[in-house]
This record gives sequence, structure tokens and C-alpha cells, in this order.
Amino acid sequence: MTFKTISVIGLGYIGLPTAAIFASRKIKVLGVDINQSIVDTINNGKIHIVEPELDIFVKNAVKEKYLRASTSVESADAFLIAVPTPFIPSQKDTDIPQPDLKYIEMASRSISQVLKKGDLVILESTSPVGTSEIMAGWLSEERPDLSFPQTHGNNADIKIAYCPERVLPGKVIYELIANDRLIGGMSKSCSNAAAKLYEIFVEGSCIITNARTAEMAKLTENASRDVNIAFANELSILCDQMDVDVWELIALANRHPRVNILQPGPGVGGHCIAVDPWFIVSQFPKDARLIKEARYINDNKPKWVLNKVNSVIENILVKKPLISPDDLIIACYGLAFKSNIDDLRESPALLIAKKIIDMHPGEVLLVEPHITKLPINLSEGRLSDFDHASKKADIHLLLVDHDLFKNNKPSSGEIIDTRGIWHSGNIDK
Ligand code: SAJ
Repeated sequence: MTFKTISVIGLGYIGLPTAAIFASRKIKVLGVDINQSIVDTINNGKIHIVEPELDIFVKNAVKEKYLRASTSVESADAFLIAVPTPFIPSQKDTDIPQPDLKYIEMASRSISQVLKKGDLVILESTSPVGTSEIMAGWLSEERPDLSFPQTHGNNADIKIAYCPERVLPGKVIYELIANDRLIGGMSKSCSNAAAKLYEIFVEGSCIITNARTAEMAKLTENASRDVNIAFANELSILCDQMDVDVWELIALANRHPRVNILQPGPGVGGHCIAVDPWFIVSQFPKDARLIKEARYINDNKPKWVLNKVNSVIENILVKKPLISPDDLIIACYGLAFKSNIDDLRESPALLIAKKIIDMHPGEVLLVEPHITKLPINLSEGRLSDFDHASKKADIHLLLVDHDLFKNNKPSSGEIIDTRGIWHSGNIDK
């Protein structure tokens, strides 16, 4: 099977880099997105997301006419669907979020109009187990004239596979090429065709499995990280009550040859680890007990951090009865969802900073070296540089382990260190 034209549906954090890399291998790629301004930006050789190296790939691919974007689908040999799978917001705190497959449905119904015998359709979006089969159902509903693998196996006209991305934001281009790729075909011939497609640029191994296992593998990877971070976060809450330094404790426990505990923090952010476990929990609310509890533990960590800030404020006021809360300056160090990036989306640090601004009558200084302007919902805070905040603040709340903070520590005032880089007891320091 040869691929002369590839169509990528959804030009976001995964779709656009994937489209650009295929185009860099001199294959004609059409990127499709419902957003006209994204389409225009890409056709001008520019990008709408922050990701190292992506701008150069897109600029070259567009200039050499291998990459083009459009709001409508066209015929192609392979279709890759990389659209969002958001959650329907829950009504109550206790509700389990339910995934919304409407973008996958829209994408599959629209490509069905241009499908022809021999085409390959790949789903990359993170999805509940069984979604590839549901997608295959939508395609066959639209195109009764074609046969699909759920009924015709290896002999189907259309081949379908689930092939999840596993790339780390900030290292997307490198990891798309270097990581192993799971190939979950709905039949053996679907897997073989999908492997052939990814072998165009993947330098890791293309590992063949079935669609359901590939779907669950993606969810498992992120749920496993979430559960492990929850364990570290739970330890940090317990250790705080025992007067044990959790960072030293973890470093010591990790000296055991078969123990590898992750690091506690102010909560879990980003668009994947804090979201994907819900795909499993929503399908198995009774049996996915550990995965669900881990989500609650990580989601509650920001609240615990805020309580900590309040108790530090109370202690200062007890020790210095002549000052009032408005006199106290609080500095928050880091707003991004993890270290050394500028991505503030779904960030526990941002959430905590916002709550502190809302609750604290005094000045709040926000130190985030990776941004030049505060997001609108933090406009009541003040973006500050490290030196100013470290000299002025009475309470220093470290939220993100950016390199700048690893190398600099305030020398006076109260420190609340949610990342373990300003404490003193870590045996590795
Ligand atoms: N975090 C901790 N403690 C740790 C490690 C991370 O609190 O020991 C926090 C981070 O600060 C951050 C959150 O977890 O708030 C998530 O960060 P991350 O670096 O663990 O993961 P992401 O969301 O940037 O990317 C993950 C990756 N998945 C895994 O490592 C299993 C990536 O490979 C996936 O492709 C990506 O999700 C995705 O798109 O699903």
C-alpha cells in the first residue's frame, strides 16, 4: 500500500505536528480544521500553538507545497483523526465526567463523504475503549456501499486502526519521530497498513496490537502516572502531619532497587494526565476504584496547599499581633502546569494563585519567568521578577520547579515549597 496523499483532521497540538512531519517526508498532506483562522494561519506558513521547531517544519512544508490546510475534506489515501475528546462538564462535584465523542463523530461523518475503496482511517484522539468500533459504525452508516473491518475483517474495503500519540508537550517533534508507536488495527491487514504509514517517519518501533488494547494502553499510560503522582501527593500530606520531610523520605525509599516513587506537587495539571483517567472511570465507575481515588487525591491537592498558606498567615499574625493581613505580601513562584514551559492551561499553580488573589487582602506577586503578560483572570495580581518578589514578600509559595527557582531561593520570609526544591532535607542536594 502506498500513500500519495494524507489528510489530517484536527490541526491542534498533535494533528499539526503530525501533518508537518508527513509533509517533511515529501508526501502531499491536507490538514483539515473547522477553524478558519487556524487554516489561514497555516496556509500563511505560520502556527497557532507554542511548540519548539514546529514553526520551521510548517513554514518549509507550506513553502514547498507539501502541506495545505482547508476547512473541507478532500479525497486521500489515508485519514488521520486527531480531534479533541472533551468531557461533558459534570453538574455536581460527585459526578463522574463523561467523554464527549462529538468531534470524532463529526470528523468521521465528514470524511465518509470522500472515502474510497482501499483507504485507511486512523484514530489518534485519546478515547474510551471501543471508540474505534463506534467510529467504524458511523462510517459504515454513512457509506453502505463500502465494507468495513467490523463485518469484513481483513477483506474490508476500508482499513481502520487506533494509533495513539504519546508525546510530551515541548518535545513533540522529537518524540513523534523517536517514540515507539502502538498500532491497533481492527484486523491484521488494518494493522499492517497503519504500520506502513507510520514507518514513513517513525524511527522507534511500530508495535502491532488490536484497536481495543491500543485504546486502553494510551489511557493506562496516563492513569499509571496519575496514580503514582497521587501516591506521592498522599505521602506529602501524611508526612506534613508526622513532621517528616517527604522529599528526603522519597529519595531514601527510591534507594530501594524496586521502588520508584514520583514527586509530590501542588496538583496535577495539563490536558492529559488529569483528564485521561476519567475515560476509564466513566466506563467502569464501580471497578476503577484506585484510578478514581487517585484523581480525587490529585484534584484536592490545590485545596491542601491553600490551607497551608492560610495556616502560615495565621501563625505570622499570632507572632506579630500588630500587623494585619493586608500588610502581608505573598509571592507565588510559577504559574505554568509544569517546569520550564509557558503553558498555563489546566495549571494547578494558576488555580492556587487565582484563589490567593481572591482571598488575600494584601499584595500578591506572581513570578512566572516564561510569560510577559498575565492572563486576564489574574489581572489583579502583579507579575514580578524573582529578585523583587524574593526581597519584598513575607510568604514565598513555590508552585513550579522552573530552573530559575532551582538556582535561586529567597533568603528571608516564610517558605512554602510544594515542589521540594527550596527545602533543606533532601539527601540528593
Ligand atoms: N507531576 C507531578 N509529579 C511528578 C511528575 C509530574 O506532580 O513526579 C505533574 C506535573 O507537574 C504536571 C502533571 O503532573 O502538572 C503532568 O505532567 P507530565 O510531565 O507528567 O505529563 P504531560 O501531561 O506533560 O504529558 C503526558 C505524558 N504521559 C506520560 O508520561 C505517561 C506524555 O507522554 C503523553 O503523550 C501526554 O501526557 C498526552 O498527550 O497524553
